[in-house]
Amino acid sequence: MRKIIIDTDTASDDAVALVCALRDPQLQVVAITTVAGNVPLELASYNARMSVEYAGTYAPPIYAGCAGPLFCPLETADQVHGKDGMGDLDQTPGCTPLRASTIPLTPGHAVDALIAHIEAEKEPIDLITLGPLTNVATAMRKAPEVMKKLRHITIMGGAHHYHNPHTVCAEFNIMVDPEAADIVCTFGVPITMVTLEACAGRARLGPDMIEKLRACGEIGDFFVDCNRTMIENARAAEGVPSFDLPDPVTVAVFSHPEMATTRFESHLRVETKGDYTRGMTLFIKPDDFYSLTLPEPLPLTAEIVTEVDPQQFWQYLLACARK
Ligand SMILES: [Ca+2]
Repeated sequence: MRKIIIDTDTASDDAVALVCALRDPQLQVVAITTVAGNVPLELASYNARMSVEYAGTYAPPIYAGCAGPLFCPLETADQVHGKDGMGDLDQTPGCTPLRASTIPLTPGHAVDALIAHIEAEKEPIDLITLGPLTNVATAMRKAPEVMKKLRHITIMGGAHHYHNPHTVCAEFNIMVDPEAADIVCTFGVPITMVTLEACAGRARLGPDMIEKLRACGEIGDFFVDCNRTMIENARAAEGVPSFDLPDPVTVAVFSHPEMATTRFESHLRVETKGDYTRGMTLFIKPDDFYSLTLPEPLPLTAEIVTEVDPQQFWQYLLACARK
């Protein structure tokens, strides 16, 4: 059993990821911290509470954190997840609204909770981040010695060769708060970055998988229903329903590292200044020409995952929906 804290800007794919983590017998979620990103903070916190309730296993404490990035205005992702982050089911004719959550938030700020939980653990624990890195960077600035006790950080974020609809080259979680991301990436705790191209493309779920998830019952229905906006976007664009699950892929890779079929070690930085490149993740490998020209080698602080085995991910997701 591996102890983890999950930091999340809970919208539809985060919701699936939380349910998977809470139903994965190899993981023990000791706390959930929420951050603004896909949706404003209040909605992210509400959606996290709802997801814990749907998981139907145990209820770790849930703490609300930072309501916006360190130095720039918040940008959300309504167009991908719906205005409420969970498919706007109560606003859509013919859809059954999701059950309201009765699980309360735990008092206290997520940044203080991160520090307190990490400090209280006897052994170093893991952190999985599924949203912008505002909470984590703030905790690192506030209590660096405690945050250095983290064993490892697994980040859903970044992109190797990917063009975001909003920017030329940044992935959403990093783009929302690039300064926070660069603080985390240079802090010194080892990182696994599960990039967007690992989570999209071949790992995308098509119509037959949507049907098989629904056949699993309430959890499978939840996985599909809360992703309604993304599924309908795909139906409108391509004629068939499909959706990506970046955050669940990241939890799955943490739980089953062998699922990552393409990975490499890298020095990792985030561009914070460029007009066209703000939020871009820079993966600098030892054999890059740039590295070879430096007097000292750059530290290899991160492992970058660019591909997962889609079948293994699908089996993991199905097992979490069925159990
Ligand atoms: Ca997320």
